[in-house]
Amino acid sequence: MIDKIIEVIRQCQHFLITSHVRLDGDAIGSELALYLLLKRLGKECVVYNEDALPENYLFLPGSSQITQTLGDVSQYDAAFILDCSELERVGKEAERIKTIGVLINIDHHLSNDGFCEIRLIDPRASSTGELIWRLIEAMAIEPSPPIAECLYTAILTDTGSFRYGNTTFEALKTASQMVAYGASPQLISQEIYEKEPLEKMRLMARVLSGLSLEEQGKVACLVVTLKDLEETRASHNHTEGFVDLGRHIKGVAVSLFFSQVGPDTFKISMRSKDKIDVERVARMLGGGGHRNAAACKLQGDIESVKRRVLEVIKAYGVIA
Ligand SMILES: [Mn+2]
Repeated sequence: MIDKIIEVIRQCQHFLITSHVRLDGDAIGSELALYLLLKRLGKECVVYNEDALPENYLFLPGSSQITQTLGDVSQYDAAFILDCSELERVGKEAERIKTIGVLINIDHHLSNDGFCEIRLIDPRASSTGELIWRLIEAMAIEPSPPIAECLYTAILTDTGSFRYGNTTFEALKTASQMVAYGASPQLISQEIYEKEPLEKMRLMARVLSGLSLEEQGKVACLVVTLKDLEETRASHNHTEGFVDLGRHIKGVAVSLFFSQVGPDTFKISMRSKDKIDVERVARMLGGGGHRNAAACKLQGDIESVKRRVLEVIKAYGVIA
């Protein structure tokens, strides 16, 4: 399948690169690495995202080129949809993107059942960044330091700074190769983790003060409401990583983060330790993801939404 993607890159001239709403380091790092690669090959290329780039990723090379306006899609020969298990994950422009002649999906989500013909999907890959690296290697191209920086960022962030279950030999090997090609782990960590906006820390303090533990301390619940965002002048972008806070607590097996996205709508992010499978829980509720990191969206007030998630967790014996 990788050969097919290389063929498309060789034959086409105008590319769109996009990823999911609520951008993360893997989505952004993968997009920019691919963008820099295609540019180097003399291609025309646009990176479009529905959401704005979180501030801590602005240091990445090429980030100023990312647009939030899709424009006329008829100009594109092909579109790369990165880190998305479904096309709908790109947001409101999914329908228009679908009309682009050639769609290529590069992704590592377990729940991906292949929404387009040309795809590179491997749930064993730590990150989409690792798959972009496979593509670059297959093309026998030596990455520039900016490309290495983007891919290191993708792997670093999707493995939770090399702590999660997806921190495989392959992930570490690829990351170390990126260091050899010019990525600086210290500089990248500082940019991503040590330049948090004050609004985010204020919001975090507020969210943590509302922490509750369920199921004999095995499930941690954190909630952020629209009111919390308004009163701390923070945005949804600032909640990236909050779901991990619950997992830091001793005895917690599953961490849930309920984020209000509409008057009666919550997005629920789930994280688990070890072999506990939250992908299954998310899937039962209409969502998806990976074994240790999944998400879904539910309608209702916070109490009823919380109850439904906890019921599924109990019913499926996720926590013993
Ligand atoms: Mn990813």
